[in-house]
Amino acid sequence: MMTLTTTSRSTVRDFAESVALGLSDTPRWLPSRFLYDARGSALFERICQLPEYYLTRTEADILRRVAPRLRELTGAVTLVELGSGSSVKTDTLLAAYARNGDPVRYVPVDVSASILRVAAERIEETFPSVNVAGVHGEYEHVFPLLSAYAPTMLLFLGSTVGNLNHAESVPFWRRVSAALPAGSWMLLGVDLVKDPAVLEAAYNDAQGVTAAFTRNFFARMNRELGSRIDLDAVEHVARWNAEWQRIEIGGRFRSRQMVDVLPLGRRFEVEPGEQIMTEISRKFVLPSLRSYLECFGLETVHAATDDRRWFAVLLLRKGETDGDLA
Ligand code: AVI
Repeated sequence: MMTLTTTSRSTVRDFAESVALGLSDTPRWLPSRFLYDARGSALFERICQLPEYYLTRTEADILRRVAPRLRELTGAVTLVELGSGSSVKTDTLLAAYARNGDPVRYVPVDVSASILRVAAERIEETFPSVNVAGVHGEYEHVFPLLSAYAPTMLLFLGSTVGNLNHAESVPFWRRVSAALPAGSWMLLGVDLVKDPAVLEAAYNDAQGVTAAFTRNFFARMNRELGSRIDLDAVEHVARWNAEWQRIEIGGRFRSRQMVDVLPLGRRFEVEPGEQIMTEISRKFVLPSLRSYLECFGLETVHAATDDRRWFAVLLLRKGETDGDLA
């Protein structure tokens, strides 16, 4: 039976304040963590199945291939997964760590309590020797718990790290580094720089699921903040920015809108043609990523990629020090 710890502080006020901050900036942006309400999470699960969205499938193939080797390298560990979602991608790892009925503790961390419950039920049925201790909340809430779970392997899969911009990335890695005891492990899944046509197709799928995912941000603003945005006026845009090595995703407005943020009593005017960024998805080059992670005391012990070198899974080990930047 799963235990569930709730640390979530996500409130309408938090949403309203974050939206108002982004709409007050130039150029305007919206905080991507609010993409994942119940509807957004369901749409993201559909994105992962799309033919154009190679990330999930490619990472799963790599994990299937390397899971037994990872088990050998790390020995028995508590698996703590940031942004676990449905946890389907974790099955191959759980199978390797719970082989021969070895007891394993799995700590999925997610902002959706319902998705955690469904995932726990499925895992406990599939892997009887796995004990699931879910944490409902944002990533940072699990960091203080990591030393209590030692020895640990922190899982951050699906290239979710690519959704952090350069400013968010440094405090994130500092916190990870400070929270991981020396000798702990981390498994990081990252999408790699490749042909822009492949990248842009992954975020502009033919069925329009990614467009619905973007539009849901504005629909959520209407539902929760009384924003009264004309959703038909929002066009999904996803483009490769070669200089910043990232896909930039957002909504472009076909007509002028007065956007209300009722909980704060604020109103913002959006011009026709204006684009509001909802998300970035950074893509990585392995040598520079390895060097960046070393600055936080994280050494790459093993790097596995697919035949096309589209995606990579890195096994990192926390050294004796937190690194120069931590
Ligand atoms: C969750 N994250 C890794 C996805 C990505 O590819 O950046 C989010 C996403 N947004 C649109 N499609 C997928």
